[in-house]
Amino acid sequence: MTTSPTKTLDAVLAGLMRRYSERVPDVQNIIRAMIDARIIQSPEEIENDHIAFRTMGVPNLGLASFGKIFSHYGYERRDEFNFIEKKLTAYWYSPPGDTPNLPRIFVSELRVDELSAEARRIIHSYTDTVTSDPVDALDLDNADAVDRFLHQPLWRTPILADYRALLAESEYAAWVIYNRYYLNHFTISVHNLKPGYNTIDEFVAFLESRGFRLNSAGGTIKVSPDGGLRQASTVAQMIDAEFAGSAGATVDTFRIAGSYVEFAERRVLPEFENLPAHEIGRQHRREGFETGNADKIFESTFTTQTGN
Ligand code: OOG
Ligand code: NI
Repeated sequence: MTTSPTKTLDAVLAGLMRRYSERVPDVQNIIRAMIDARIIQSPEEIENDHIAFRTMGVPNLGLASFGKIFSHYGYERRDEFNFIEKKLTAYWYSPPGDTPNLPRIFVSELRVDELSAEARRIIHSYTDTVTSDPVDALDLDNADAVDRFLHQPLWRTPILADYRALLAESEYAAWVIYNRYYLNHFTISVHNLKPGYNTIDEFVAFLESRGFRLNSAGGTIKVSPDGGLRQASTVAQMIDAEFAGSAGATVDTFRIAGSYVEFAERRVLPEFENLPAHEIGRQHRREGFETGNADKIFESTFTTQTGN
């Protein structure tokens, strides 16, 4: 079935959000807390600032492959970011111009070539089964096919020993080997919420008063050098992951980091400071992402934050 690109994109985004909110109890817990505090009346009022995905930088996968999915729906690739210590490259994508309320997309890739020989061997023992770019074989106009693709295994279920070996060298690698293309987070735009909750400081105070655990890496609130982009995130929720059994066991269950929720305040740019509030749109606020903020937000899934 062929539908308009926007309808297909809407369906793909809805599928991602549905599975993500089933997997991450904080999503519904935060929405319920917002309704309870009368910050919103219904979930549809929440603006999704961006969503994020993680990929393995190996032939046929990674940014080059994944990027084709959202480019097909009219998303445009924007700035590149480099995370030297974490060995990551990322891009963000802006939504098609005629649908400005869609989420931005942040996609990162692990530069597998920079890892140790042992970590490279482990990763390739899984990813080498992917011998052609799977996105090329996908009908991107078929929302169900894309939804299945984003939630399918891609490679065989890892064994726990491999997960642990990767975890010791790159927490990002361990996350991707198990979680693959599962949505890593969605992001609540706080600047459009009602007064009292529309700054990141106020929203973080609200979350903390309700007992949500937030990522403290580099400080709870991450602020870009220009002051315009302010972000915070929950600590990833743990999932009981089923690994392929070794030594006769059929499965090995182990608690690992799943996904998390982010919060972003984009301040009005200095040149638009005098615009009346009702005229302010996305184009008047700080755009894009910030390496220093992102570097710490990645750690929402790291054992240093989850404590596991
Ligand atoms: C992405 C971390 C960066 C942001 O908004 O800067 C990020 C990730 O954890 O995969 O989300
Ligand atoms: Ni983010």
